[in-house]
Amino acid sequence: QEERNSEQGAVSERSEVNLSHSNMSEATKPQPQAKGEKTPISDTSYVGIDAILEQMRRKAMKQGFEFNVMVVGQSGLGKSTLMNTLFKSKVSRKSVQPNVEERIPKTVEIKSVSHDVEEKGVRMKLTVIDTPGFGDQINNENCWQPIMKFINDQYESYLQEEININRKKRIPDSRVHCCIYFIPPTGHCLRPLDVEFMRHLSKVVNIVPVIAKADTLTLEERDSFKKTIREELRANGIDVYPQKEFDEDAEDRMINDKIREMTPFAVVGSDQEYQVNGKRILGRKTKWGTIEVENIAHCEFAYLRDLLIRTHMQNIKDITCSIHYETYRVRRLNESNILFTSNPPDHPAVQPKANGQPEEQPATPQPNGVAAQHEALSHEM
Ligand SMILES: Nc1nc2c(ncn2[C@@H]2O[C@H](COP(=O)(O)OP(=O)(O)O)[C@@H](O)[C@H]2O)c(=O)[nH]1
Ligand SMILES: [Mg+2]
Repeated sequence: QEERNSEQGAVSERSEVNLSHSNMSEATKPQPQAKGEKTPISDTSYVGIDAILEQMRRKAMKQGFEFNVMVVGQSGLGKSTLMNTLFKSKVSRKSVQPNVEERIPKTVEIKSVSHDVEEKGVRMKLTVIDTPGFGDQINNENCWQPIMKFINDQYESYLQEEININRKKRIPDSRVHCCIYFIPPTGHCLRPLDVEFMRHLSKVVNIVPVIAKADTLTLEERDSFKKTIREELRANGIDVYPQKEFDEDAEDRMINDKIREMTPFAVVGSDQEYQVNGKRILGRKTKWGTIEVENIAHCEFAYLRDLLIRTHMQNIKDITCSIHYETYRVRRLNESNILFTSNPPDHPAVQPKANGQPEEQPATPQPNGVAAQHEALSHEM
């Protein structure tokens, strides 16, 4: 009987459904045959590959999405407000009233707040990483370092999870996907602090610079400030998101060139809703009118939102993973390989045996072994 089944399989070999037939003959279960009969084998060339999209969508819906945004800039530039504006819901927690001693922060203290946001059944875990007090001190030299360390620490913990022998099916992703850098609306030029920060950090994370509180600039001031900033970024070799070298094709380049021409976005934030012409809008009410933050005639907040959420979120995550994290990973694993090669060629672990010490077989470094790499990495930390 089995032989006859496999013969049948051979007859209908041209059809894709054949695959399941031959599986069935192996299983020697007659029931699935009925399933096979349901699908017409010969009357159509339609295979149904496009259904993979639906499968992916359902999987993604089940898993949900993670997006980690970091905001950096001096206090009072509107970081928390902008995050609230961005996700409409109150995303960043209102900071607790600081007492007198806490008001002047001594160090850069980094806080993460996660929120589960849901829209049309799509769940997203959004984490906002706030860096209160950045650049608030008198001497701001090297104040980018704690932020760099934080970002690298997230890569490190991801790497540690990844090289575990028994690794998790889904590694929790705390890597910073995007860093929004708030430039104060001075209308002059970038400060050395801004240049230093972006110069160092653009190598490890996607930076999206914005001009904060853009409502304090006139249109001319805004345009010339934007232009100055673009020139300064170029002069200092600072590559902000979307980086030209990561454009994938001509279409990408065209879309991203437009964004690059507009960088940095001059944004206004607000978490207050007002009624304007019968519509509820997020805005800032002043004596002379109301600024609608989502109105592109008023400010460039909508462009920032579209970039981060509607058009480039997946790309931002991809670049984090395939460029920034990859660079970190390669460097770390190379470092640990150097550790091995700098060991004496005859394995030192063999020698203790003569001293009567127990053989430490599992700890013996194996130059390309995963376990060995893990050892070296965790020792180094
Ligand atoms: N004019 C103006 N004020 C803003 C803007 N965004 C926030 N603010 C105000 O600036 C102050 C500080 O904002 P906050 O979000 O707490 O700043 P953070 O310290 O950077 O988080 C608050 O009074 C906000 O209402 C803006 O775009 N324009
Ligand atoms: Mg804040």
